[in-house]
Amino acid sequence: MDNSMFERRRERVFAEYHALRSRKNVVDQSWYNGVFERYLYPVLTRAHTPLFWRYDFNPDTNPYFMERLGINCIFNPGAIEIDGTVYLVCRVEGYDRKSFFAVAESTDGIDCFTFWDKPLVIPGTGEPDVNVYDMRVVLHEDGWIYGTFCTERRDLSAPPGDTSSAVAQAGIVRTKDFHTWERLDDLATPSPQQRNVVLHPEFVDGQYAFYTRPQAGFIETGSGGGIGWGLAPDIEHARIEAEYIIDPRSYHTVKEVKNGMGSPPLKTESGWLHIAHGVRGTAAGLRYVLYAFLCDLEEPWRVIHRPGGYLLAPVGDEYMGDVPNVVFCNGVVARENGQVLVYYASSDTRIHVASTTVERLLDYVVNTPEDPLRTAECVQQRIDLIERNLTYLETQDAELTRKARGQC
Ligand code: M1P
Repeated sequence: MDNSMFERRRERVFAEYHALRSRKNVVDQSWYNGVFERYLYPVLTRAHTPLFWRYDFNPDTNPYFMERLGINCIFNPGAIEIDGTVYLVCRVEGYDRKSFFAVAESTDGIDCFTFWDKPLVIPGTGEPDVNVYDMRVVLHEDGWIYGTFCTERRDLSAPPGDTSSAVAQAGIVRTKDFHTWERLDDLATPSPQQRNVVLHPEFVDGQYAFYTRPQAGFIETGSGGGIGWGLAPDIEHARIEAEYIIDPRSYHTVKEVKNGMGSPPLKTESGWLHIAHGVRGTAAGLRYVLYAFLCDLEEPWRVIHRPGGYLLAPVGDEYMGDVPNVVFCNGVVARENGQVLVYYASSDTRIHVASTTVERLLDYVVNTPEDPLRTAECVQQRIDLIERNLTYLETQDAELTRKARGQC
C-alpha cells in the first residue's frame, strides 16, 4: 500500500508540533503594571499535548492520518515545585467534554513544559466520578502530597428528562512519588455541594484545615456566601462539622456572584498569601477575575489585608475561548529565589503564566486600599492618591509634573 499521503500528513503535523514546542516564551512588553509580568504566549494549549494522545500512528488503522481522540482544551492546573522542577497537574478536556488530569513538567516553569507519556490514573470511590477537574496540589506537613479536586456526578434526585443537573463534591487523593495516587473519601461538609476546595499545608489545632466553597446547587452558590473554612481531624475520612465563611462574597465587588480559593496559600513572613477568583454577572455572562488577600500566620482563617478590586483580569486573546471572559488560577509556585509563578487559565481554554515575587505581592496586598464599597468613597480614595502625588511631584521638578500629567 502507498503510504505517501499518510507520511506527508504526519510530517506536516510533526513539523508544526516541533515549531510550537521549540518556541521560546518572552515577557509581553505591551503589558506593565509593576505587580506582575505577563508572557506573550500561553505556556500550554491543546496543541502542546503529545501527538500520540490524539493521532493513531499506524497507517493500517489510520490511513488518512486523522485525529482519533481530539483534545478540546487544557486549563486550570494545580502546580508544585519538587527538587527544582515545576509540575503542572493540568485539566485536559477531550472533545467528549470529559476532563482528566495530566502532568507536564518544566525546569524554569515557563518554557518547554513536557507532558508525561500518559495521563494520571485517579482511582474512584464507591460512587464513580463522571467528571473530575481543577486539582489543587499541596505538600502537607504530614509528608504527603495531596490533591483536592472537583468530582462531578449526575444528580440522581433530578426530575426525569433533566439531563444536566449535577452534584459537585471535593475529591481527595494523595501521593508520595507523584505517580501513584491513593484515593481517600470525598470531603464531607455541612453543605449540599462543594467546589474549589483547598487543603491548608499545615495542621491547625492538630487538624487538617480546608478552604471550602459551600454551594446550594451545581452552578449557584445560593445562600453559600463565599470562601469557607473548616477543620477535619482525619484526612482518610475527612469530615468538616462546622464551616465558617472567611471571605464573603459581596454586593458590587469583583466577587458579587461567587468566589473560590485558588492555589494553596503561600507562607510568607507577613502572613498566608492567597490568590482566589471572584465572579460577577454581566449582560454578556459571568466574568471571572483573580484577586488576592493575606491571612494571619497564626490564625490562617483571619483575613488581615483585603486589597480592593482585581489582581488579574483577562486581556486581549485571553477574553476568548470556550467560556469567555474568564481567568482562573489554582496553581502558584514560589521558587527559592523569591520568584512567584502564577499559572492561570484564560476562558477555560489555555494556560498562561504571570511572574512576580513574594515581595511585590506582599507590597500589593498590604498597600492596595480596600474596596470601600461606595463610589463616593472610591473617589475620595483616588483624590487622596492624586493629592499625595501632586504634592510630591511639585517638590521635585516641573518637568516631572508635566510628564506625569501627560501634557502635550
Ligand atoms: O467556567 C469558569 C469556571 O467555573 C467553575 O468555577 P466556579 O465553581 O468558581 O464557578 C469551574 O468549573 C472552573 O473549572 C471553571 O474554570
